[in-house]
Amino acid sequence: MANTATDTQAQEAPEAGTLTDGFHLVIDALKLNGITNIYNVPGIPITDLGRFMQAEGMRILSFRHEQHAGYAAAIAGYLTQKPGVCLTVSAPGFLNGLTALAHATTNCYPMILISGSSEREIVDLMQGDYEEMDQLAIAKPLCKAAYRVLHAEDIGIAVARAIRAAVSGRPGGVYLDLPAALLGQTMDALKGQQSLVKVIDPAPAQLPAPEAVTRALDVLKSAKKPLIILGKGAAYSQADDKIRELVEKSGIPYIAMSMAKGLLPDDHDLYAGAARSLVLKESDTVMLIGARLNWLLSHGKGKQWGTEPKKFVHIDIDPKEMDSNVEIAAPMVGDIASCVGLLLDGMGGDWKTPPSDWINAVKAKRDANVEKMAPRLQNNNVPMDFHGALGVLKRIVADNPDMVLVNEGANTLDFARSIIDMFKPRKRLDVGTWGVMGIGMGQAIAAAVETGEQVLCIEGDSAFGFSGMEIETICRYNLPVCVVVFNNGGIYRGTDKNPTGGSDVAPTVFVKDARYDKMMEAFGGLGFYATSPDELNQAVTEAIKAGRPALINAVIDENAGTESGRIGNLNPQSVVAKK
Ligand code: ADP
Ligand code: TPW
Ligand code: MG
Repeated sequence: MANTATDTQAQEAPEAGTLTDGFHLVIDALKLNGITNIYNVPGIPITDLGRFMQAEGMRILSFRHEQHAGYAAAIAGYLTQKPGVCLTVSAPGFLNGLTALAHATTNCYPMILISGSSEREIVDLMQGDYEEMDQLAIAKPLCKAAYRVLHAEDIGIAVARAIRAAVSGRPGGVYLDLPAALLGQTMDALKGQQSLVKVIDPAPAQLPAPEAVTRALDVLKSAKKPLIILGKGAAYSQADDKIRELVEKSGIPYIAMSMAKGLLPDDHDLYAGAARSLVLKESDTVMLIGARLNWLLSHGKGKQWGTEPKKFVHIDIDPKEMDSNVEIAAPMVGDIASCVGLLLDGMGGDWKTPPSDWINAVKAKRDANVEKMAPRLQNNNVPMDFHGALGVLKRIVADNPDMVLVNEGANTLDFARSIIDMFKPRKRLDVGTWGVMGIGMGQAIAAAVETGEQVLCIEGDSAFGFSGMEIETICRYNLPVCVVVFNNGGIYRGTDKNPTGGSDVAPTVFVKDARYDKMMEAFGGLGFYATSPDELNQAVTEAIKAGRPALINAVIDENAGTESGRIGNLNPQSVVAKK
């Protein structure tokens, strides 16, 4: 966590006899630790906390729903390595934010959910206070750590603990419970200032033992058909140069999990993304760097991994991740920057790159697949299919490599992930480990706020609906966010029928010809309606040039999608139902 000059500036000592209060101690504790952006929804008891934060020079962004403020905070943590902070009211606001806190924990993003709460005496006797809920107990199983502060003089240490818990080791979500009474408590201002704690080295380096490094190098040396898999932990670690050096020096082909795309540019000579099936099946040694062997990698076994026996090298900061699904031949437990640095040192000057028949086979497969796909991406069909629309967006992303891409949906997600190349680290933000719908506008807002870059959101029409109201937030803060809604009239497709012939439409179907572009216009943003790839190209180009809130309703063939995109196989099958 980098400290800027302003974070570390000593505050002036308060005059003797002056008072401070809980509100201001929370603000001072956050600012002292370099946290200046807050994602929030106001209300009792934290409305004034937000006002005071703004008055004290923090950037406080108010959302329309806490879940999106929470998703914004979570991805802010991922982008900056500082915990993103979401601020909510008690019970219902807290619960709305809790989904995002659990999501942050699941995805290993550092985040702090700060919620106001009602009076402990009443909550604990269950006497029915305003928005009564035992929030601390409810948060605990869903995050890395949960703390409650009862005394103003403990605010400094509580904020410090929350920050360290969020960013150290495996990053994740932390809950901080601030009862209403705490915020109004007063104390001597000088004592208050002295009670604040600046977190020193919040995410300390964690080095693997020398034997672990040697073991990993021995496994890699004996490989005939090695593969590297980069995950979003590698992207998070910001060890970009070292990771690139490791790939290039080792000469090992690599694939990137969704959000690790662009960590090295997707047009890199060793990128095997378009030969994914081949490298998973045929590799004999796999080095995982900040990627878990969870469902997204078929748990490291089964059909997708073929019959070739594999040895795994696994770099992760969490020791419990080793042997989670299959045996790990060379566990390297430590932070990625340190682990990769030690591997590079150990490789020395005479490292032998993998046999050329393996490299050539991978590149031949990749190039053939890329060539096969190319003409489909050039089509100008009306109605648009996913390939025609994404061909346009692929070219726009290539021309604007600093732009941040946010992506959710089913077909919209899966096609965009494989079609759109990324060229820089941490530019692709998507549904993460859960495949959750609803991250769209929250992540877009945080990406714009934290990076200052143009944001492009590629959203399924269903996916967009989960956070669509936040386009008002995007307009209110005049953020450079261009939302493209892939409007195929439903979840996966717009063509399902009600088998009874009744007047209700099928459960996956939405209003026909919906005009999402008009929603954006309602709040003063730019709305576009695109029915062909050419029109889509024009609209996105214009929106990006304007650098203002924009929404393009991209009409996609309602037949074009498939059930659950690429993961239809995960749906259970009924043996009795008629389809
Ligand atoms: P993906 O979904 O891209 O495969 P995952 O979220 O499954 O990635 O895995 C990310 C992994 O990275 C987690 O197991 C987490 O513990 C690990 N991780 C996060 N930050 C670091 C770091 N700085 N050093 C080492 N491991 C890290
Ligand atoms: C919080 C289940 C997975 S994908 C999806 C849903 C509802 C929407 C797919 O339709 P969309 O994309 O976005 O229009 P497309 O291109 O295929 O038509 N609730 C949550 N998360 C998930 N994942 C779901 C429901 C789901
Ligand atoms: Mg859809």
